[in-house]
Order: sequence, then C-alpha cells, then structure tokens
Amino acid sequence: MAVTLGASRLGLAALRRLPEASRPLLRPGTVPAGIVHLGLGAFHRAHQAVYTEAAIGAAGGDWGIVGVAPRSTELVKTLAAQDNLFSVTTRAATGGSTRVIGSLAGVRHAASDPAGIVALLADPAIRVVTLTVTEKAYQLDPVTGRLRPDPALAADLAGDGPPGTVPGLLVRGLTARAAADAGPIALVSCDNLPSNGVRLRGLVEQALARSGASERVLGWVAANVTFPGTMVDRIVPASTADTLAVARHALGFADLAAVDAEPYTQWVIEDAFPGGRPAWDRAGAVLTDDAGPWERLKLRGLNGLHSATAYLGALAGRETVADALGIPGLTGALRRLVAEEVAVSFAPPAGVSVVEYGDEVLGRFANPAIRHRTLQVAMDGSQKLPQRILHTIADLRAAGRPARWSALVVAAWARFACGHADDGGALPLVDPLADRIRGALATAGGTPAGVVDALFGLREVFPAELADDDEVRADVTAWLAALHRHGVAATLAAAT
Ligand code: CS2
Repeated sequence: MAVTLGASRLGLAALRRLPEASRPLLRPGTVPAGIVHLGLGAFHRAHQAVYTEAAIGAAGGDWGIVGVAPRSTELVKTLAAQDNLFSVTTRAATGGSTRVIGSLAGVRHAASDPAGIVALLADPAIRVVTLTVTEKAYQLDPVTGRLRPDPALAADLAGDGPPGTVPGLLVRGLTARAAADAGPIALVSCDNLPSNGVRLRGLVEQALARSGASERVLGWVAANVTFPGTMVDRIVPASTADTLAVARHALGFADLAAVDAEPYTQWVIEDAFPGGRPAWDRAGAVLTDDAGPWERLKLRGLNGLHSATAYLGALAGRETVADALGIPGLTGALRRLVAEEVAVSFAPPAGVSVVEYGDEVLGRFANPAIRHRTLQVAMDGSQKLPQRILHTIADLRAAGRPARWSALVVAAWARFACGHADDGGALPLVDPLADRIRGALATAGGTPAGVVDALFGLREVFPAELADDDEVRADVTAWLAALHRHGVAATLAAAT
C-alpha cells in the first residue's frame, strides 16, 4: 500500500480538486443503474465503462453500470473505497493523459453475494447485461457446440446451493426475471470469440434446459432475451505499480483501480436491445446488423498476430509485445501471415483492407508506452488458438490454399507448451487444459513429430479435419523442428 503514501485517495470528495481535464463526465450516484456488467477487469474499465460514460454524457439515460467481480474481493473493496471512481491513462509514445471515469453506479462480488446478483438480473431497472468473462467461461465445446461436462456448472444447474459459475448465475437470474416478468433484456458478450452472441445464447439455452427450466421460463426467455454479437477492441495490459504511480502523479490522488490503455478503441455492436440501450453510437461505437465480419477481422487480424508475437516473443526472452516486435524478421513474418493468409481466409467488412488493418495493428503493438507482457497474452492458448489461427487455417485449406505462416503460430504455441524458452529458461503454461496438454506431451517422446502428434490429438483444440491434414502437420512439424534446433531469431531470419 506504499502507493497511497503522500496522496489521499480518489473518491467523490476529490472530484473538485482534480485537474479539469481529468474529471469524469458523470458523478457516480447521479445516474441510476441500467446495466449489470459481469467481469470487472481492466478491459471493461477501459472499454465499455468509457463508452457508456460518454454515451450517458451525450444523450442521458439511466444506464449506470453495476460492475460485478466474479472472484476478486480486493477490486470490489478498492472501488467501493473510491466511491466507484477509477481512472484510465491513455498512453502513446508521445505522452499520456489520465481521466477519471464515472459510469460505475455500484460494485458487487459474485462469489460472496450470488443471491444479490440474481436479484439484480431480475430487477426491471436492469435492461442490459454485458460480459467480459474470458474465453474459458463459455464452457462450450468449440467443435460440437455442446456444454462441456463441468462439475461446478453441473452443481449450479442442479440447483445445489448458490450459483458459482457464469452460466449458473445467468440461469438463476433469468429464471427469477421470467417469474417476475421483469421486462426484456439484452445479454451482450464482449469476449474475443467468434459469433460471441450466438455462443452466449447457446450457453444460456443449454444451461437453462439442463437446469430443468419450465416451458414457461423457456418461452419467456425466447420472447424477451436477445444476445447481440459484438466486436470489442482496445489493448489494456494488466495494471502494475507503474500504472498506479502514473495515475497518482496525474490526478494528485491515489487510485488503486487505475488502468492503462492504448489510444485506439473500437466497439461494433449488433443493435438488438429490446429494453433499450445507452447511445453508444454517440460515443463512437458502430451499431450494425451483423458484427460477424468485424469479429473475424479482429480475431484473425489482431488477436492472431498478438498470440504469434506473444509465443515467439516469450520463447525469445522478450518481456513485452513491443519488445518482441524488435526480433528481426518477426514483423516481416506477421505481414506475410496477414497478406498471404488472413486476408484471403474470409470476407472482411465492406471497404476494409485487411492488409492496412494488419499494418495498423502492428503499429499499435509497437507502442512502447504500453507494457503488455508476452506471458499475459500467452495465457489460455488452448482457448484462444481456434478462433485466432485455426479458423484461418481451416478456411484456407477448405479453399485448397497453403497455410504456412499460420502453421508457424501453431508451432510457436506448441514449443511454448513444451515449457522452455530458447535460452533454456522455464516458461509457465497457464491454461485450463494445462494438465491435458502436459499429459499429452509426456507421451510425445520429445521429437517435433511426436509433439505435433500429441497436441493434435487434443480434440477440444484441433478438430479432426485439421489434425488429419498432412500438409498442415508437415508445416507445423517443420517449423517446430526449426524452432527447437535454431531458436526463434535464427528461424525467422532464415524464413523471411
Ligand atoms: C490479447 C487481447 O490477452 C490477449 O489474448 O490478445 O486481450 C487483446 O489485447 C485485446 O483483444 C485487444 O482488443
């Protein structure tokens, strides 16, 4: 807590003493809640919370956000102690600016107050629920689309005790809302998944059916709940001591919930809100009928490059994404990945050049003021690889095209999963499938072909068509052999 020394804490009492440019557009407490947000992480605070504040500032409306932290009590206490205020520092190479955001109307902790969250979801004042709960919370098999067997979810759906999973909370909340006939509502996934709205709908509908919901509840949900798809984008690294120090310096007050973000921000939202919505379009969001092309553009053209940079960078001992881009040959390889593979794998939104988009993305990654750790982006690879890289490969192969640069990213992930950087240092495998991945690798025999066989056998990650594609296998094996033998730098130097 050394950071609080010498500066008093951000809160309502501080507002008038903040530098004018740092003041929030709204004063918490003056705008009633209309949104519940599940997943109160740094990304939400620097993205949807900022858009929503600007939307209310421009057009009004009772759209304050009740932020729900699934597990962290610390963040809830921190925000409560700051009257729900926090700051976002926008950092560019040329400098930064810090502004306090006032759109949070309240904060809650799901693990200790599940009944409170269920009651909120059934409250007629709440008409929108947004979610940033990460890929793994969706608990759907990416290949079959069916609910994964999960003991915690099964217990939630059996109604034993208070709900502890995201689908469990939504099922109880919607069941209570239907019983109270509390009005229509939109559930909005803001996670980096393709067709995230369709996925959330699938998750909720299957979970409801599994919970034994009555015909009446199922009918009510079908008639009153929408699942708009979205594409969300802003690079927001995990906050560090430096984040807090910069915020304190800019504000003159200590903000223990401060976040850093890049200047770029984008939000594309399908406009299906039966209970109304904030005027997010007035805040720069794009409202559309179909977010699908935007989602594919972002997942393949940004997140795919991010994962590539993270695995290759971590293997080469680079701490941040910006540092990793300095590896000779990496930018060239990523440009070829975009131009030769990503750009020809799908139909982008009208008028968008995928190659230009990719160049802009590489410029964003190079922002030296954003210290986004390669190990942060490398986390949960088994949940990210399908939509970021494997869908590109599948679409290319279906069209009879090669997927050589995409195969490099799969090989980089495989080598990362083997647990050693090029200098022999240990790399952490943080992944919900870590045990399965380690188990598969333990039988692999250490050769590149053995590693590829073992990992391609993980059906939750690699669908059979892809795992059985000899050309893809050969490409991934060749890259992995090169990475094992020569390391990242020499492999890229020889390839580009
Ligand atoms: C990143 C994303 O951590 C990751 O996997 O690729 O969080 C990325 O920073 C955002 O999607 C950018 O919008």
